Amino acid sequence: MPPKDTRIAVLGAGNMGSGIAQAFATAGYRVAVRDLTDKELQRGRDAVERNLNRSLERGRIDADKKAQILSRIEFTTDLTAAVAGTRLVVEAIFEDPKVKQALFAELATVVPKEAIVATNTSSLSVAKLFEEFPSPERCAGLHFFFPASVNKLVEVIPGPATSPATMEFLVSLCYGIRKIPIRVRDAPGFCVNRFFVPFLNEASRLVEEGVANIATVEAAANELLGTKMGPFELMNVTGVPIAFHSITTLGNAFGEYYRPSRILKEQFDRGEKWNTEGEVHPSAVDDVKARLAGCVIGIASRLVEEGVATAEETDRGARIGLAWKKGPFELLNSLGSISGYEHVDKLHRRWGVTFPVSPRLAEIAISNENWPLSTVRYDKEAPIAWVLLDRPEALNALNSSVLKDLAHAVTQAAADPEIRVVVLSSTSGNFAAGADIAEMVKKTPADSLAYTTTGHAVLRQIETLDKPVFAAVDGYALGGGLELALSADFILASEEATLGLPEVSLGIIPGFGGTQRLTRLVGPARAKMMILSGNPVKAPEAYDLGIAARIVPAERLREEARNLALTIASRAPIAVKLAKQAVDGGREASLPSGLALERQLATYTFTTADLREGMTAYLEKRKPKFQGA
Ligand code: CO8
Repeated sequence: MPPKDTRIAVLGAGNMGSGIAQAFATAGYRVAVRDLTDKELQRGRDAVERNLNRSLERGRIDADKKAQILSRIEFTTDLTAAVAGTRLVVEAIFEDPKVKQALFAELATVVPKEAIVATNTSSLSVAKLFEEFPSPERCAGLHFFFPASVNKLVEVIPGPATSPATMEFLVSLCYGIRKIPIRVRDAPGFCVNRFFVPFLNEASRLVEEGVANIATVEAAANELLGTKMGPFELMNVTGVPIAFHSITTLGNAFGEYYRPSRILKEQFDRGEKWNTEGEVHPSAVDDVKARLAGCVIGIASRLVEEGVATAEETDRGARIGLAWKKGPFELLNSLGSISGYEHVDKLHRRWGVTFPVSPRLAEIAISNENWPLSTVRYDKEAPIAWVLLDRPEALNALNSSVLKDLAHAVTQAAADPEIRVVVLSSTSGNFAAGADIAEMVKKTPADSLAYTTTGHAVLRQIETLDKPVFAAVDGYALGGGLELALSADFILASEEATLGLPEVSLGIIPGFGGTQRLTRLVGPARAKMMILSGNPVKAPEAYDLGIAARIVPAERLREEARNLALTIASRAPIAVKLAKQAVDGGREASLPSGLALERQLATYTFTTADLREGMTAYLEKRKPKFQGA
């Protein structure tokens, strides 16, 4: 995460710009907000103040915190002054490509060379916006969701020339300001609006066609998605014109199905809000749900197939950005793939090529399977397998799905001969904040036994893997999260990491091996100090205690983990495997037994071709080429 003295400039003090500035300032960054006139700036300042006053009234912040946040934001009409010394510029002016491009042309002459430039857009092509910008590798899209000060979702969109370093910076900065970023391809509507805006349009079409009245559509949509506000109420809050313009843009890109319904256009022309009053007709609810589900699942499955986003990130976008209880794929899996497919196919038969059915969806329905969703990402970068916890919205809390997905990923790494080292880490800035408390609280004693048994089995699978596996830990590694890391061969931690076993503060004890593995690692006194107090330690103390084998600056964690993994992978595979066995096998044994084990394993290495290769290479002053034989 970029350090807190990083300066950020936000261009535009409107609703989005002021909300974005507030989010950065709340996280501790200094922000310069620039707009053309003092009047615009005053409006932005008032908006931030109003938001903060609301947080103050709700007891989320105190007066001191409010003052601190405000003191971190300066308002200026001077572009040069606003961007001087900044590491990031976020443009958040209105959605007009010509005006945005003109601002970028001006910005190019004054922005520091190393600064990253992001555009906050919900509908414009990132590639086009930056096509004239002199250093497009430092440019990307950052689509904040309304209201930007509160909504945690941010779509991060690379242009064709955006460098991986720029993407990494933006993603990690989003986590740093407590947002949940999803990586999305530069395509019309990006990910979330691609299915959300047609969902609003489909709702209006249902009314236009007389399938149901507005009140029934509202009730059916809320039932389907577990929301509190239906599509019409949402349009009233965010603005009918925004819905109309967004669907018009999508219609231009994707054709007939996406064109605005007649009544949406009329409502827009009249400049009126929807009247959501009325009686709910239960007999129409199922038809409405089927149509809305078909719309959302049909579009989401297409966009995933086109590579716009992954299914997991699409679901996350819906849950975090739209507050749906289920994303499109979770919805599909809950309906069953056959019935989900039928809803989509019905719309396809009516709208033809502008509403195509994803072949993958058809395949899944034929085999009556679920759309595969995982809470653990498996990134193969042979010889390294990255097993990355991927549930950032809950700080990777280990629920039953995570345990199952972890076991699956580890099995995959174990079976792949190209993988020599496994790195356990996470996709976000946090390793794991423990077992999932929301899931645990509902468990009976019998459930909890099953849960700890599964936890023990998965962690033991990691511990006994016959390939080296280490944990690269950033952010929180608490409770089950630390216990998971302790099941690896060792922990490489970021200097910012926080490690602890706080279970006793919840009325339980560490149940994923923490009482045993931590004690074996650091001795009973130090283990008890941590377990009985429940107090976490920062990484430097964890290093002193012997929990972390090494600590590195947070921004270098991934690189250091990769270097270390590559070094281990470059050594003789059988020797590495046997060395791990010797250490693990000897830990519980008496010294003579441990030495006997070491003798036996060391002797075995003399039967391997790798030993001959290693020693010959040394004598010939060249690098060895190990075969693992
Ligand atoms: N379980 C479920 N959800 C969690 C967890 C968790 N362990 N940790 C964080 N989350 C969720 C939060 O609820 C929140 O969700 P939402 O946005 O929907 O409200 C989201 O993650 C972000 O968390 P916060 O807003 O709390 O983030 P903060 O930066 O303010 O705080 C903390 C971060 C300090 C890590 C805080 O989240 C926290 O204290 N978490 C709980 C830590 C904890 O107590 N962990 C131990 C759990 S017990 C355990 O691991 C036992 C393992 C063995 C089980 C076997 C027994 C049968």
